Amino acid sequence: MKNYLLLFAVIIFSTVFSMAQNLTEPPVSDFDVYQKDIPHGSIDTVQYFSSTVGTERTTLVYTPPGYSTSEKYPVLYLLHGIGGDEFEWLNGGHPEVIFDNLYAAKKMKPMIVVMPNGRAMKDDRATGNIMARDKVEAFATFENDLLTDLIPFIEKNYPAIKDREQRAIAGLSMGGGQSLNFGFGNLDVFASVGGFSSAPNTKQPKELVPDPELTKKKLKLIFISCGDKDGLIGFSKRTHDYLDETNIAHYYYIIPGGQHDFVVWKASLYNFVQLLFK
Ligand code: FER
Repeated sequence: MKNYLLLFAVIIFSTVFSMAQNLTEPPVSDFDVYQKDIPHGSIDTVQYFSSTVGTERTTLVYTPPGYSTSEKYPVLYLLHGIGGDEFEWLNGGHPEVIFDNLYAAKKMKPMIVVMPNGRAMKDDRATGNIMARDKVEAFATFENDLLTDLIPFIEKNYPAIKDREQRAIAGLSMGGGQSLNFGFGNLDVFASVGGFSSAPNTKQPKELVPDPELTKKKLKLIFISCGDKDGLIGFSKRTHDYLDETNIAHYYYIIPGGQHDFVVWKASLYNFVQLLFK
């Protein structure tokens, strides 16, 4: 009897005191279906010079319905996976449809969404052996491109709010690992971080969170998601477990039956952006 009571107490305690907030919902139906009769945002294809790579590079920039250069906006940097490039989100996930629908439902703060190429090397196409060492390393090199080239370019050419609390980074798979690494690693630059189905490039938890108290103070939104049928789930789980251990509040969104695909990434994006900049 005593053992049962103890077990019961432990379950209640761990449910109430787990730092993971599991409030995220499956998307409403039609969240990703194009609606003709609502306002739509725009997508620009933009070139910026990268001193990191030494070339002009391409990024896509989504601006919301009603966008005006006389207003100021927070910015989400949204990163692709190992098989993709700056067009992967657009072609595979149509995030502009998800955003437009959320704006029509008044469920999203107006923001600029930048979709760059996260493979910072001269030939940044996802061709040939996408697992080749130089190509994988280029995903790490992108940290420098992002911080010293892309963010300054965006903040010079768009009406972006230049404040860490108004910058977010999120991505899928390799881009999820990048988002966790760069977000947790640059607490002076970002306050919101999302890793969807994060890949093996995700740093070890203790490297990611060397100073839990500082991370807790600085990060306003941490969102980790994965499908429970994804072979890479261990990278999300170990990060989540460490955040729990160190009492750092975060969302841990596990999608039942979810694999390593855009079903999971679209549902993750849908939930993440509704929590952003609030
Ligand atoms: C790996 C398995 C998967 C890896 C990267 C990935 C660098 C990335 C997957 C993706 O971005 O979809 O071993 O090593």
